[in-house]
Amino acid sequence: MKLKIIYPKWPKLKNQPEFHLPPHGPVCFAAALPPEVEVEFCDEHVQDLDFSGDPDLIAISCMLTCQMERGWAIADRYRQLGRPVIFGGIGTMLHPEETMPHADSVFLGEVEGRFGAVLEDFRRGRLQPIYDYALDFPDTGLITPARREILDRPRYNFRGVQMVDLVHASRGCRFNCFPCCTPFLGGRRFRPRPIEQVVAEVAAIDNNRLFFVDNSLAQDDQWEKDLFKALIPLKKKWISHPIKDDEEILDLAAEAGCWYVYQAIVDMSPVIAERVRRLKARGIGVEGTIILGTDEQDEDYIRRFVDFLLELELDLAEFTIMTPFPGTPIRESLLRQDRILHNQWSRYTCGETVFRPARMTPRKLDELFQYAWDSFYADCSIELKMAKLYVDVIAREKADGTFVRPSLQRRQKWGRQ
Ligand code: B12
Ligand code: SF4
Repeated sequence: MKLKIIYPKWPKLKNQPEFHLPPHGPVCFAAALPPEVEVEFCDEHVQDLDFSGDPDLIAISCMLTCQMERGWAIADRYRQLGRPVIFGGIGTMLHPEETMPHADSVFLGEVEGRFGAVLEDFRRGRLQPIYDYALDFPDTGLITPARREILDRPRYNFRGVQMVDLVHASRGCRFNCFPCCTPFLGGRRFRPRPIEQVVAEVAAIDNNRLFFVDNSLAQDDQWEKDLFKALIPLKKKWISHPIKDDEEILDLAAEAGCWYVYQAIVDMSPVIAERVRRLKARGIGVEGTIILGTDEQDEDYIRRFVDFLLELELDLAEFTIMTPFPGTPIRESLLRQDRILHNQWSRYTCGETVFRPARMTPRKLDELFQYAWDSFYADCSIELKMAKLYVDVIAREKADGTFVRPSLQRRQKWGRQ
C-alpha cells in the first residue's frame, strides 16, 4: 500500500529570516505506520507538491491553524483526482468540523498503536469519517524513533548550515497558560517517554544539534535531572522550551549540552531578569518569546518592555501578537467579550492583530509589533545575532571534539560530493 504524507505550507512571520525546520508530526506519524506501508513525503516548505503518481491514500498533517486552508485546498484537489484523503496533526485537532467536508477521514489524537486499525478499515473500504482519540492518550512507551529518513534533509539548512533535528522526550503539560492550546491537545498530565528510549533515539540522530520540542521540560524535577544526566555522555547540543529555574537542574542542563532555551518573557519583573541571568551565567543562550497585546499592555508599556528586553541582553527575541487560537483559554475569554475580529485562519499567524486589544486599536498594536522587532534588532540584525549563537555552538563543539565541518557533514551524511 502506498501512502503519501503531505505537510502543507504556512505563511511565515515576515520579520524573521526565512528558514525551515524539519517538521516533527509527520515523521512521528510515519514511525507509527506498519512496515508494509510504502511512504512518500512532501514538505511543501522545501519541496514542490506533485499531484501525479498513484498513492492509495493521502495523509495530510497540519500543525498550525494558519496551515489549514492550504491543507484543505490540497485535499480538495486530490479528491477531485479520485484519491482518498485522511487528515491528522495538531491543526486538524483544533479544526475538526471545518476539516471534515474536505476529507474522507479525520484522525484526532496521537497515533501510536492506533493507525493499524485505521488502515485495516481503509483496506476493507470502511474508512470512518472520524477517529476520535483526542482524550485517549497512548502509552508513551509505544513511541518509536521518528522516521527522519523520509525527510529531504539537505534542504533544511540556513545559508549552508544544517538546521537542528527535532525530537521529543515527553508529551502533555501540567500548566494551562492563557495563550496556549497544548493542554487542550496533549492533556493536563505530564507524560514522559521512558528515558532510555529517548536517549537511544537521540544517540542515533546523525546531527549534533537538536531541538527538544517538548512543551516545557520543567514538569518533574527528578525526571528532568535523570534526563539531563543521561544526555551528558552523548555530547549533543540542544535547544528547548523552558527548563526548571533551579541551580542543580541548570548546572546539569548546561553539562548535558543545553545550547539555548526559548524563554517566555511575560513581564518586566526582577524574577524574569534573574532567570535570564542564571541561564546566561552557565553559557546557556536565551531566545525570549514575547507576546504583545495582552490586556494590561498599553503603548507606553510596550515601549518600556522593549527597553527592558534590550537591557536583559537576550541573544534573540521573537515577538508575536497575542492570537486567540481554538483550544486556548484566551479565545474563550475574548469570545465572551465579543472582541474577536474574524476567523480567517490563514491570518492567524501571530504576525497580525485579529482581536480588539483592551488599550489600543488593532492597527496601533500592529505598529507596536513592528516597532518591537525594529527596535530590538536596530543595533544588530537578527541574522547576525543568529550567527553569534552558531559561532558559540561551534566553539563548544570544537572544545569537546564534536564539530563536523559543514561540507564534510554533507558528504558523510547524505553521500553527496
Ligand atoms: C515544533 C513546533 C514548532 C516548530 C515547527 C517546525 C516545523 N517545521 O513544523 C516552529 C518552531 C517552526 C514553530 C513555529 C510556530 N508555532 Co509552533 N509548535 C511546535 C510544538 C512545540 C511542537 C509540535 C510537535 O512537533 N509536536 C510533536 C508531534 C509528534 O506531535 P503531533 O504533531 O501532534 O503529531 C502526532 C499526532 O498529531 C499524529 N499526526 C501528525 N500528523 C498526522 C497526520 C495524520 C494523517 C494522522 C492520522 C496523524 C498525524 O501523529 C503524531 C504522533 O502521535 C507545538 C507545541 C506542542 N507541544 O504541540 C507548537 C505549536 C504547534 N505552535 C504554535 C504556534 C502558535 C506557533 C507559531 C504560529 C507562533 C510561535 N512563534 O510560536 C510559530 C509559526 C510562526 C510563523 N507563522 O512563522 C501553537 C499552535 C497554534 C495554532 N493553532 O496555530 C502550538 C500548539 C504551541 C502553543 N503554544 O499553543 N512551532
Ligand atoms: S505555554 Fe508551555 S507551560 Fe504553558 S501551558 Fe503551554 S506548553 Fe504548558
